[in-house]
Amino acid sequence: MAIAVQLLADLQRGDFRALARAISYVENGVHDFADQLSAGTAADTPVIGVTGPPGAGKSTLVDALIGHYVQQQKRVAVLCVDPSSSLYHGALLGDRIRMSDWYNHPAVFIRSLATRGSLGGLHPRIIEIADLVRQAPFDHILVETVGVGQNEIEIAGLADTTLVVLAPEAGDDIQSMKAGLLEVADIFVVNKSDRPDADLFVRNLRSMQTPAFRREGRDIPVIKTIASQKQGIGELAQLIEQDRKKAHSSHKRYRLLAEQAYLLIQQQRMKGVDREELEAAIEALFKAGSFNLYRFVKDRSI
Ligand SMILES: Nc1nc2c(ncn2[C@@H]2O[C@H](COP(=O)(O)OP(=O)(O)OP(=O)(O)O)[C@@H](O)[C@H]2O)c(=O)[nH]1
Ligand SMILES: [Mg+2]
Repeated sequence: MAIAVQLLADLQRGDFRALARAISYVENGVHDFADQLSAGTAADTPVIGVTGPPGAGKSTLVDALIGHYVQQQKRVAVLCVDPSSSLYHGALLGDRIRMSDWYNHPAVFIRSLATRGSLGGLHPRIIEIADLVRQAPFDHILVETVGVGQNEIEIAGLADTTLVVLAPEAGDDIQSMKAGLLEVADIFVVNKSDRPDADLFVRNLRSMQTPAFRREGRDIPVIKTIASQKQGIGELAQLIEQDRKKAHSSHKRYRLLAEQAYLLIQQQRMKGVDREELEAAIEALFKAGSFNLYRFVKDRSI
């Protein structure tokens, strides 16, 4: 625990090495910081979630946003949730190359996390990890995840503002897109708008926003970017800023925190519940001729 106290103090001063170590501890289940985090004051650096289908240009966009913020003398942290874990080095390597300019920049912290084990796709300890990052002196925190059906719902529970990044190739086909992905958007980013069908795609996204779809009666903004040429980035940063102000004056904040509390409570209640251990216990009872599923579950409930 002394280590946790020291690491927290160091990362609060902006020591990136301490932050990296603290994240590794949480990631690997070596230490948790729940005690320290519950004693301190909650920092509320906004988290910007960046999700969207594979290859839409999320990392390129994150790279461009980092550049924008750094130019404004801001400090930026990026968490890349790597869906492919260590099996697929390609994606990780890709992110590294695209963001390589920033790896040694003193105002930029970048960290990839594997998704192992989580139901929806985000790292199971992502909330605690994000809160550790919030304790460090950053102005903006970006979290990139691939939106393939479930994890975007989790990212929406973590991020103050969720960007759904799409590329016009899905043009005529918005209906078939994962509904969950569209629903979590606070801002639609139509990236790769150097492509000819970008305008059509934007129109489709706008016309899809029927009254039932709109949140709190307002349209979800749609913005065009060409991340690879750093176009549209300043406007996007402005939209993010506006969304944050709105979020602070609406119920969204409480909904977000409720979602995070739900996930943390779920984690806590499931602590010590392990499939292999269940299987071994069942086998033993079964062999003793005294297994009953309902009694078994009842004996284990708190
Ligand atoms: N034409 C064009 N290409 C782009 C643009 N933005 C990104 N790309 C290219 O699209 C490809 C994928 O970009 P990434 O940023 O890796 O996409 P991603 O969404 O992070 O991909 P995953 O993390 O693998 O899901 C790369 O080759 C980029 O150079 C753009 O605005 N226009
Ligand atoms: Mg990426």
